Amino acid sequence: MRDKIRQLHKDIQTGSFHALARAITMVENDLSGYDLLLEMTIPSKTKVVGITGPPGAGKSTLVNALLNIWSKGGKKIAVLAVDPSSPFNFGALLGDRIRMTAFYDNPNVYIRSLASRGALGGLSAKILEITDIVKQAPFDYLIIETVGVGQSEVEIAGLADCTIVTLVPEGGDVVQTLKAGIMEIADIFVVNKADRELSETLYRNLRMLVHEKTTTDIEIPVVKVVATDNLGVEELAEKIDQFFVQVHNTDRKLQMLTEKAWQLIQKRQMKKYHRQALMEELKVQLLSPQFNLYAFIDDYVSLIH
Ligand SMILES: Nc1nc2c(ncn2[C@@H]2O[C@H](COP(=O)(O)OP(=O)(O)O)[C@@H](O)[C@H]2O)c(=O)[nH]1
Ligand SMILES: [Mg+2]
Repeated sequence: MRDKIRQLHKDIQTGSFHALARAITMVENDLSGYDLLLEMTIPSKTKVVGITGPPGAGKSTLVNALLNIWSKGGKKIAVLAVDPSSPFNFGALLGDRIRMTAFYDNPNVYIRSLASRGALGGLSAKILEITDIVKQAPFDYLIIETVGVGQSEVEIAGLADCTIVTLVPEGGDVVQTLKAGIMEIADIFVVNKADRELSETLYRNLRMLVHEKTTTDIEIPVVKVVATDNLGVEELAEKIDQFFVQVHNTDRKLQMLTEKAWQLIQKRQMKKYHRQALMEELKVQLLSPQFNLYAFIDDYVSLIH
């Protein structure tokens, strides 16, 4: 087993998409050997770029535009598109798939859609692991598209080295969004759909807020983009590269790594529990007139150990 996994790791490192796809499937489905593979992973130079924002903000369109620029520049790019709302791989992602087919034959571009299946320990533990696997392959960039709803800020931020928050003029109250913690996770803001009315207002308000809130000497860039027309995307690509040159924030890195470790520990801890078994046990215990949930949990946890 170990030799086979070592070979798989080597094949991923030498750029085999086939090996990479197999490894991701292993992690997705908890197939045997995947923990071995994770233990073989080594530090990587791949720049992980997270693109987050509300549904319909144009994240996939933006990914597409970045793929255009980077692949033309000879870069190798992987894309992980995460859709936590859909239990299946089609549906919401169909549009993305059609749009990104242009890259399916490109040997420098690897695209994979991931659907959440309510895995133990949550969606993010799996993505964290898959990200670590993809980073073993010789990609210059790994783009992770996630819907920025229903996940904690740190969860999103911990996923990527550089997080791009995509906002749109019709996306509601920006100040509210920023209060909800988005400000803390954004390394770059994109005002997409800049062809629309009110985008200038959003842009200006955002610039002002960023300016007010910036505590370091580097102000978070705000980039106006029309993703459908590739407008502003060159500038965005530049800002991303600048970010990787400028920012060596070890404090933040450590914070993110701690968050990542925390989530992985959580996942490992929860592995021994099964919701169905828990329900069965509760069903029986509930019959007792003295039933107490806290006492039950104490007993249950010590029993499962
Ligand atoms: N007018 C305009 N429409 C855009 C722009 N970018 C994306 N869209 C459209 O917005 C819709 C949602 O885009 P999509 O990339 O799927 O959003 P996602 O849900 O954030 O991935 C699609 O119909 C896009 O064509 C833009 O810059 N301007
Ligand atoms: Mg999308």
